[in-house]
Amino acid sequence: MMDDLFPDDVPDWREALEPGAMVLRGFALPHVPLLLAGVNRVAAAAPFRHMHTPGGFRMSVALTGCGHAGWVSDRHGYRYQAHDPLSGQPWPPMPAGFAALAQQAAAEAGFAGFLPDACLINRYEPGARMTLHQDKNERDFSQPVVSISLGLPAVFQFGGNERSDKTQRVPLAHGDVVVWGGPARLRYHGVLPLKPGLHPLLGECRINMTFRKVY
Ligand code: MD6
Ligand code: FE
Repeated sequence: MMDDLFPDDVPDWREALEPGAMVLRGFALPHVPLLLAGVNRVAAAAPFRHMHTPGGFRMSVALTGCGHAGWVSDRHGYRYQAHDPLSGQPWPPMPAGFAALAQQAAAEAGFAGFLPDACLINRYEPGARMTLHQDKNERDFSQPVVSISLGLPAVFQFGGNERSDKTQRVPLAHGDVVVWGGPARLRYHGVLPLKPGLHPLLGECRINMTFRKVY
C-alpha cells in the first residue's frame, strides 16, 4: 500500500513543481568543479556585464553566455545573437561537458534528447533580482530549459501564463537544477532579491546557468 503513496520510481530528490517543471535537488553537485572552471573560462573571453532593458534600466544581474547564441538586451529590445556585442566576436564555445550534463538533467525530468545550443550565465550579487518574465525568444517551445544554481541560495518565483497570476516561491540552493518544458514552458518566473551571504566556494555571489535550444 505504501508503494502507491510513495512510488519508488520517483526518488525524493526530484520535486515536481507542476506538470512539466521539476527541481532536481543537488543534481549538479558532483559537477561543480567542471561547471566553475567552464564559467571562468567563458567569463575570461566574454566578461559578465550589466545590460540595459529596452526601457533604459540597468539590469541588476550581470550576464554572459556561451554556445551558438547569447542573450542580448539594449535599447532596441532583447534577442539572441551569435556575436558578443562587447567584442564583436562569436560567444565562446560551450565548455566540454556542459551540454551532456544539461541533457542528463533534462532526461531525468522526462525530456529525453535535449541538445542545447546556448548557455546563458547570470551572476547575482546581494540585492540583485530578476523580475517576472517568460523565456520566449527561443524558436522551439517543445524543448525545455535546464537551469543550474550555484553559490548563494535564492528564492525562485514560479507563476502562471499571465504576469498577474499568483506565484509560488521555490528555494534554490547550490547544485539544484530546475528543468521545465512542456505545459510549463511559458510560465512567468523570476528571482527575488538575493540575500547577503558568503558562499564557501563563490563568496558573495550566486551563479545561474540556463541551457536552451535557441535555434
Ligand atoms: C535564475 N532563471 O534562476 C533565473 N528561466 O537566476 C531563469 O530566468 C530561468 O531558471 C527559464 C528557466 C529556468 C530558469
Ligand atoms: Fe528565465
